[in-house]
Amino acid sequence: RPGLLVTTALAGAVALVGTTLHEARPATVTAAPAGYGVEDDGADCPVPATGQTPSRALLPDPFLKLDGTRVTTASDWRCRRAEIRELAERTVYGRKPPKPARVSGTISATTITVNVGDQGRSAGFSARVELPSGSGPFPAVIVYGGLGADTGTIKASGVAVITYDPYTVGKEGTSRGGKQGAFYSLYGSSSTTGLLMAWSWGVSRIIDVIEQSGGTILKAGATGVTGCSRFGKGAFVAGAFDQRIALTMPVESGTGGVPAYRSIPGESGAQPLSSAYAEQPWLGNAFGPYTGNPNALPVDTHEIVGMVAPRGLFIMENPYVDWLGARSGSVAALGGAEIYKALGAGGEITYWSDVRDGTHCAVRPEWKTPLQQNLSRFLLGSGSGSGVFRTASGKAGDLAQWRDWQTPVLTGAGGAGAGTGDGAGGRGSATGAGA
Ligand code: MCU
Repeated sequence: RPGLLVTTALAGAVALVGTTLHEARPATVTAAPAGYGVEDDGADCPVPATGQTPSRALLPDPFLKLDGTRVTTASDWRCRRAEIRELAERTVYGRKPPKPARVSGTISATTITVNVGDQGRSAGFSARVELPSGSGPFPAVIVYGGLGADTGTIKASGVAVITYDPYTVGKEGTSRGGKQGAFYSLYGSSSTTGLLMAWSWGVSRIIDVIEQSGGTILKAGATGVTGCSRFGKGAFVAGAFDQRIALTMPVESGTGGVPAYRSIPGESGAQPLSSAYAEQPWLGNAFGPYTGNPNALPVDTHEIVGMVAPRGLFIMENPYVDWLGARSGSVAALGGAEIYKALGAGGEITYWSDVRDGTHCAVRPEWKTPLQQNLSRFLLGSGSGSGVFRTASGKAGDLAQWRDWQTPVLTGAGGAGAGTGDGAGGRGSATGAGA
């Protein structure tokens, strides 16, 4: 498959040069929201047990609570988010265990080490650190696998790069019953939790060490995460499941990442759900029964986008490689942006698939400025972010075709873009024109 992907990427690069659709949204002028101080601020929320949720061909209503009532205030979102988290763990990714009993580690100018222990088991891993020039403490971006990230721009912006090898935490190439890596040393080789969630747990433990380090080299509360392709899937999950992450930047993540599960089967050439489930144990074992029936899922990825809200999210997609499902990525981003808008944070999500080079995981000139803006706003605490949707021709989802719910005006939601229930309609028709 990787061979196929590269061939398709190169062929596509010359084939598609499209017009672009650019919708600027009002710049948000409020102070930069850092990550939340905790990994999961809804850990105390009661989440009722559910039986089978009704099958739905359209995206589930993110604002509909399990008790059948709708979210009406911004503060209601905290426990609705906890429901989405629970359902997503149960049906898509597998469980993310809470912080283990023991986490320790060290940070130097070149390396971060992480040691964890729980219930008589222990494990450890390390990651490479590169500091920018100047004096710290620095914000940092955790880069999965070093693939596809513009680390030059990150460092030139005054942000450190932590190169994280996710395979040390969850190895690829194993069976579902024989998983390996630090996560599975602690929680068992037959854990039903998939690699994406195991990797995200590793990112959370790096953040624990940053928090515990006293802030002399790396700054707590100013951590971002990025990665491309399978590592884009990973970065997306990391940002959704740890609210201390201030900026999440998935690149060309494909099936199992940002693209909406319900939309993928209808997108020609996109990696089928069964393929992503079988290629590696990225998703949790619980996803198996849904590969042929995504409409039965109680959640979809627009709600995983919403789990990141109102923190910074910069979704990058490649429109040339059909396998990557860019249109389904746009569907999820548009649906998730409704949650950002309801929370008054419509300017904090950026989506960008309008690029000229089809090479999978290329460092792209188009993404340099929005990257700098996102780093400034969410990790350095200045500037207004980019907050745009810039979609390649032919790869725009039409949200109106994917939902039967409206975006509520939530009381208590502040900031730019609050309660603009009509924003999605406008964006939907703009994108529809490009198809
Ligand atoms: C987009 O991510 C994956 C894709 O899901 C796989 O089918 C393919 O083999 O590899 C992609 C990737 O990670 O490329 C580096």
